[in-house]
Amino acid sequence: MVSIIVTHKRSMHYLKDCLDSIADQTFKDYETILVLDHTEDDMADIEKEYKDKINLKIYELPEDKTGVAAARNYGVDKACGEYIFFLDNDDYLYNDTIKQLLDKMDDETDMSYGLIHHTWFMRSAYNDEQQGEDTEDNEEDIRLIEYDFSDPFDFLYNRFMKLKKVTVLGAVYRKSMIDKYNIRFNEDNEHYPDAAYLITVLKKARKITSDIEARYVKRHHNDLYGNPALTQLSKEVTMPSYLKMYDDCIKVSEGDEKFIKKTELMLCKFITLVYIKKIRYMKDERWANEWFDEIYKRVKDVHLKWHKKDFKMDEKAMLKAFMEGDFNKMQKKSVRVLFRRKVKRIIINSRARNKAITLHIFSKLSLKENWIVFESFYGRNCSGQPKYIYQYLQENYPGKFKCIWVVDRRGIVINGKYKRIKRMSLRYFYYMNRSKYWVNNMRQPMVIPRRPETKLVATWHGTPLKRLVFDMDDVHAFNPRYKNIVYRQTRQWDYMLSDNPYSTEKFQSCFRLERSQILESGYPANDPFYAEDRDERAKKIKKKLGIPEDKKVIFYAPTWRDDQFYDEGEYKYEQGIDIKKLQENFSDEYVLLMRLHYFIVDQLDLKQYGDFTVDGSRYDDITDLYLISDILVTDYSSVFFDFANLRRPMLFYTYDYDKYKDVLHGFYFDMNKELPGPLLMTMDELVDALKNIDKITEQYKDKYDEFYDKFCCIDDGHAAERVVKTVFFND
Ligand code: C2G
Repeated sequence: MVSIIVTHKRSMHYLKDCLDSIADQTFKDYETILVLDHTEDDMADIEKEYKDKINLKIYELPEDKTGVAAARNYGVDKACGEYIFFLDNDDYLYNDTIKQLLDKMDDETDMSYGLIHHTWFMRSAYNDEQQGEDTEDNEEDIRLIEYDFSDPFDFLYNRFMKLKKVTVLGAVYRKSMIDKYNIRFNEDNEHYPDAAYLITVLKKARKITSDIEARYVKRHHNDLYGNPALTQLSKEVTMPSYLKMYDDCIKVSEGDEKFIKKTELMLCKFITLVYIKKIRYMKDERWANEWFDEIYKRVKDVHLKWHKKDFKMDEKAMLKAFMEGDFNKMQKKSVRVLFRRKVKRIIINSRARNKAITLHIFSKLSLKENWIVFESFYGRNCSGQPKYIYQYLQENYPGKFKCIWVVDRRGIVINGKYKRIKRMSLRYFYYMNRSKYWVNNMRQPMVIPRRPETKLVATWHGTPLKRLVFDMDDVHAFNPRYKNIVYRQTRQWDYMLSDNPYSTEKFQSCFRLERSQILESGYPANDPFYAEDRDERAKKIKKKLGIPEDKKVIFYAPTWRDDQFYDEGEYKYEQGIDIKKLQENFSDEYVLLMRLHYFIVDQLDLKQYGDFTVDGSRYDDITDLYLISDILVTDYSSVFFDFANLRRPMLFYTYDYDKYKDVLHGFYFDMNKELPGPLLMTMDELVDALKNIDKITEQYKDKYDEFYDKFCCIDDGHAAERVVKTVFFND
């Protein structure tokens, strides 16, 4: 029997994934030992649901014990199995993991290990398409080295440049070995007890086997504020554990040169890569005082000659000064190392170069009070709120402001007098740094040095239906540091525009903003819906797109899906709509205008549908497309909040509603109840609804009115005016 030991303190929403993956194991002879580390979570439902399903036994850690080390030791004490398997409550397994590991073991084998797979996705959505390799992006440039999977020392210990990465997870251990040598996690080590434990196993085990097919899925947290993983806690918090881990590793190595060598190397790397930055940008004096002394005590005995090839000359000089216990000398040497690295970065990385030039040259020049930089969808086009704020300024205050547009694509036409720059170019840094105002409908880049006087107008690009940032569980965003980045960015927002009181409330929670940061102005991009010349304008746009005047327009504008992508920020389009079917039914009366979300990199191939389809994906301004559309078909895109200003019919083709709602993203409200149009799950339903659009309009009349009152209550054609007066004229 295998005893699977799961320890739990918090992260209830992960635990079910973990336990379900145990239930799905093809190897069935196991017990699950769940050790609770003084959790506040109620386990009654878990016990009921899983007791028999996974042979669950729940234990609470005694009052005087806490931490993952104590919890795992406690689990081992209670275990009845011949084998032990440690599983963290936020991780999960492939169905065959345990079986594959056991299959590799014979009577002599004391340990069998597999591969650790990294992900930040829920099991339900991504079980078949796990993301990531057995590596991960390392902060602080600590790269994993080449390693041999079949060599236990090399794979489990030697491949890391960080001691804290060494883990006991993803392996089966023979319990008799653990008992025989009394192998225990050090309970005094709150954060990092794994490395020393693993060294002991590697030294004591008679035989160790491996299976590259056996996968343990380690889930990253991307909410460093709300729910950090142990390895993500700040260095200031974990420093005592780090030092203990080092001491324990040296101790349990029992003079074994290969472990000592590697452990020492990791300490030296810690100094040259992590510590060096701490003393350069030090906020916490302990780095120069007690932690310098503590590290010195350890590093003075390091065999630097073993590591000749692992460090550059200046790094070695810094380490030598450290070994002499001379803080001032070490600090001086560290400045040289940092300077060399900076120069190298500046040479190879244009952004770093532009940043350095900005800091040393541009920021010495005066701030320009009347310069405004406009940016829309990362420079993809000239659209959204920035465009309409800009237009208002052009029409009403010509010449008063110098307007700068960030546009990357060729062929984007911008009316009026302005300066055009490319995103991330040197000119971009120059104008951003010198301009008093930034108007941006996405999140701003943090690489640009921002002056204290700069005012940032974050216009955003839609009323939220889909949960955003801090209102999402830490599961689906692509970058594990996403929430931290957003938190830092949103601290800089001087004005965030909101289209209605509902958005004002949601933006405060999802971006953790203060009410005073939000300007409930309505959306400038919706001003044209209330303009007198709107029909005239629509005619011109139709002509520009080659749509006959007598044809009505069905506008299909779906959003992106979190699980369909090629790479970070590069999403796939998987056709959800049957164009042929629409063509068969509606080509006499309508054309189908299609527009893919800006995250999607695929291009539409619509040749086969002739005149029936028009590709609006590259058209810069979606406001124009709304103006010419008679019916909107969308799914979960916020486009419908804006389109509703026109009071034209809307249909929601939500063929993957359950998955989107429960697994992929989650919504702020019940779409079934609030939307001013039907949710349609199949193409037949969509065709039927389009055929009966007048009936549907009638049916949804009251709901539409309610929706309009709630979400379009501020837009009146004067939003740009309100924004301009408040922001640029301090009104
Ligand atoms: N958009 C577009 N074409 C689409 C879908 C969206 O041009 N097919 C543009 C619209 O301007 C829309 C904006 O992108 O208002 C946001 O679209 P969503 O589909 O809602 O997607 P997302 O970028 O995830 O933004 O608060 C709103 C949320 O931030 C959602």
